[in-house]
Amino acid sequence: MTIIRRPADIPSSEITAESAYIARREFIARAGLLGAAAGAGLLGIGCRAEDARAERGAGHVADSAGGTVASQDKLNSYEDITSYNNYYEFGTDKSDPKDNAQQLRTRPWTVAVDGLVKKPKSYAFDDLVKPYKLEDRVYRLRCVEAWSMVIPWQGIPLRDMIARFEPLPSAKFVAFTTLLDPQQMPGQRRRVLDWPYVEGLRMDEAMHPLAFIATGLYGKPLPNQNGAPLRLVVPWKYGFKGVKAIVKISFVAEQPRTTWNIAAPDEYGFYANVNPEVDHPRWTQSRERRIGEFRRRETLMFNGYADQVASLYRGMDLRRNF
Ligand SMILES: Nc1nc2c(c(=O)[nH]1)N[C@H]1C(S)=C(S)[C@@H](COP(=O)(O)O)O[C@H]1N2
Ligand SMILES: [Mo]
Repeated sequence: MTIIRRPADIPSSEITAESAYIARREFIARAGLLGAAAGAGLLGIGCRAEDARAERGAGHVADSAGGTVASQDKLNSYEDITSYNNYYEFGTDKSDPKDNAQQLRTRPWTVAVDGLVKKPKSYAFDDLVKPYKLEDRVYRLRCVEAWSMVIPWQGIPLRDMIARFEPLPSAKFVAFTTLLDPQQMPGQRRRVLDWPYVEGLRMDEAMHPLAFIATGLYGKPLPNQNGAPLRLVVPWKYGFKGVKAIVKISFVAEQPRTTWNIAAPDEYGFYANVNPEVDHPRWTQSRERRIGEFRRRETLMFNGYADQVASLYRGMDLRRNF
């Protein structure tokens, strides 16, 4: 099941890129530049403070943008993050996306923004991201299958993007749609899932400072297997909420349908908040296997982001709204 690659399997090009990236961050942290204006050009606002404090071993810490990272959380390697993937449009094995997604054409790329917004509009990818300074965010990713990773994303806070679209007060949910193109996405030639892959968030979840649109990882453009050119990242929810290769963002009044809920409504809810107390019908969710580790670790409520997100669900029955 798990393919833990030995260092010898990692192409030297990737080792160089990754160690250079880490070295740069360590340099900035040690020089005390994190949190100072001098660091802003190199790293996004999002994780400067958390990096600095995490390096000092402060345990769970929160930064100004609301991110947390645990000091015992080591980044997964670029190799782990880009060769062990879920992306059923390119096959159902973990190694399929890396093998099969390389041909996907991610330029030109258009994202349609429609529904309950002041000005529905289609954006070329470059125009969509141009107004923003890319931020770095180190987030844990917990798959509903009970494995996890720690990933240094790069991208744009979802709420900053949404602000530009000017949703109407009647917009209560945001729905996201993946590209539908069976020519380029061989997995879509079989009805493994109801294509295209769709996901959604309640508006207040989408506006939470942790919700993120990733356009890169390890300081490089997003690899195709990770959802290029842009994908959603919601770190307190199971990984399947993180819809890849987004071509449409719709603002709607009703809770949108979501792919895994359509496939198996008893197993995958709309909310999909990481919750060690609510097991999947076929396995426990109380523990997880961090890719690269042998011993299982405890799964944390809301994937360790409870301080920041629990208030979104106050008064809700998290067993019913799983
Ligand atoms: N379009 C699309 N998005 C998707 C999926 C998919 O099959 N298709 N898989 C999801 C699941 S189950 C997980 S765990 C994450 C995995 O993201 P990663 O491969 O970048 O780690 O992507 C999510 N986004
Ligand atoms: Mo997943």
